[in-house]
Amino acid sequence: MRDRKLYRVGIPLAVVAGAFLLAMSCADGGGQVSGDVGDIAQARGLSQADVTAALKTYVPTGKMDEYLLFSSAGHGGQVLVIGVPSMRLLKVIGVFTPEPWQGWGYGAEDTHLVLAEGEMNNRPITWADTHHPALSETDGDYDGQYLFINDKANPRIAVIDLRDFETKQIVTDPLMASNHGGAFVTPNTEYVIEAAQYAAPLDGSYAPLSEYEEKYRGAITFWKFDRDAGRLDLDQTFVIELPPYWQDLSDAGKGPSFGWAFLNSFCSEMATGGIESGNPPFEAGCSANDMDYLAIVNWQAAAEVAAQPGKTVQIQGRRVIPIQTAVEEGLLYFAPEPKSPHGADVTPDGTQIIVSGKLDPHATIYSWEKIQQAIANQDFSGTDDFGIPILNFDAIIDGQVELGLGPLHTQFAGNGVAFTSLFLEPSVVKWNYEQMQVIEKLPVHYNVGHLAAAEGDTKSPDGNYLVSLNKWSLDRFTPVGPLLPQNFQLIDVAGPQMQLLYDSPIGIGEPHYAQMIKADKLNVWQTYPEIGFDPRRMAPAEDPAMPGEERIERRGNEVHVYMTAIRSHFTPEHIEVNQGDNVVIHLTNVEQALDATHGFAVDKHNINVSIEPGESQVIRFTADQAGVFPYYCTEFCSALHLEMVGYLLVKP
Ligand code: K7E
Ligand code: CUA
Repeated sequence: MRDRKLYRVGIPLAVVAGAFLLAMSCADGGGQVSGDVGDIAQARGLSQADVTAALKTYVPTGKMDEYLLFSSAGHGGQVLVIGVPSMRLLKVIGVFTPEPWQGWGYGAEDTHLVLAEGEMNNRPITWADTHHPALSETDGDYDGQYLFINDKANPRIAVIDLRDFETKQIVTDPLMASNHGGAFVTPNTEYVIEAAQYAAPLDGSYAPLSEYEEKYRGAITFWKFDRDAGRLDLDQTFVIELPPYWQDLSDAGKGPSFGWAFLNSFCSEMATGGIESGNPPFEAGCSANDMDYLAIVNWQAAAEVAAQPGKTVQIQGRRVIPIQTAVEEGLLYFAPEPKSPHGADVTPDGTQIIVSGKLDPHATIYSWEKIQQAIANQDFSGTDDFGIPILNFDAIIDGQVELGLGPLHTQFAGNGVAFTSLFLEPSVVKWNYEQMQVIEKLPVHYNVGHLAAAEGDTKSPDGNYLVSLNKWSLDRFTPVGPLLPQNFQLIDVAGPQMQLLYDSPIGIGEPHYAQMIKADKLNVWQTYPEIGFDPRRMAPAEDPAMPGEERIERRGNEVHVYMTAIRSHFTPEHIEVNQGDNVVIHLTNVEQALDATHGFAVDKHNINVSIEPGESQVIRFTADQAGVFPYYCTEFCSALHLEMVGYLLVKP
């Protein structure tokens, strides 16, 4: 209601005048309003809350955002980078999906090599259902070095280097049919955690659904991260076999719970659907039981077990710890968790784990200390069908708090304050998990999934900004057809009352999760460090074109072109080859000036490469069509940009 109170000229005027008079004083015609702040607000129907929201989000030209929000682009297959508090979209990083502006998958060999790592069963897969980005951490804090993101549909993890915001590696998980509980990192990015969602045989074979309990399995993969190399290391990666429940979300313990991971599951009913044959549909079969399980995994001990001979089995080239071994070695325990849970979030101090009910209005708060005691005392209420000990529920919880309808994901603000999304209300609820009290609810628009708080997954969240990642936007934006954008709503959570600040339409995919990092933690390269640099290897290129050494060399039926780009010409400007020749262009942008990017497109060849200052790329294609093909720069780089062109002449 306070949102809709009309702006009154009065107290806020002095505050707003400076900022707004400058910005608005020019507006005269075209339906714009002139006058002082009060007049403008009145004429535009802005409430006092609207004006304060505008002041809190407006970032004037030349000023920069305080935070960067790294968001999944959902089935857009990419990563979005958004400035906070302005909510301006700064970049769409090409990850699993070709992206022509960045030349991601349009001729630059390096980008094809990375995308090719993501092929599954020899099939190129050029889309992804990205869910959870994870910033690399050092000592439980985002360190601004790397970003990982999962693909739910085709179980994969991508590694993005935050020096140049480019994807460096894609790994596939052949054991899983789909994944969901990733990417989540351990406090020093020792491992990137990924968990299967829908169960399937781990060896990739066929098995009828009647053999579900025997043949189908879940899994949790601990991808070893080699920080120096900036790559996930498959040799040191290991997997723990899990029952064929559907794994949901993971989080890594920190502080006292360091070395452990928490992974909730649903559909422990092991329903196999088949509504068409008179079976309960999945939605009913998977929510029949009152309790599912939170898996509690000792990854530090598991890494040691995985290194011992005879303790693992090889499945599809991966080291897998069988369920039975995991139980015998004390690596895996279950805690009951109520009613189709969603989200498992470790508190900043690492002493508690919060799990939401999805079909239960409560969040359950598990105590790490009590879990440890229950494990030590073998305080079990039984085992599941696969022999995994189930901890006694009442012995390990600190309590349950009724939050509202459809609680999903929790983020933190420090001092015991948490925010949980309520999908069904739809609202964000602010509550205190130490005092077990609801503080405030704020309606959001609409159907919120994840929340992202400033530094929200670290050991010291900032407690000022929260973004609500809403699935439906309904009436929030000017209509753009039946497919509506998602709605990211920025919320100021610094004060005693939450204030909704800004609606940001997301017109690419359906983002799930995002993480927000203080921008000054990143150490971003402005240009590549030297001329002739290979961004995939993050090292000087092996055979780059260098200024003064441009040339065309024929090697059999391969024609190597050493080409440089600088405002406003390519050297050479003529390439003449014979039809059927294989053309290899070594292309270097020899600029060192900030933002002096050149493009390189070859007409009718599906080639468009972006070469940033210093970057060197290799472009390979077969000149299979005789004819004349201009190549030109696709970035408007200078006054003579249109003249930055050459001719590829292919002789029959
Ligand atoms: Cu809740 Cu994939 Cu994290 Cu979507 S998941 S919202
Ligand atoms: Cu270079 Cu346009």
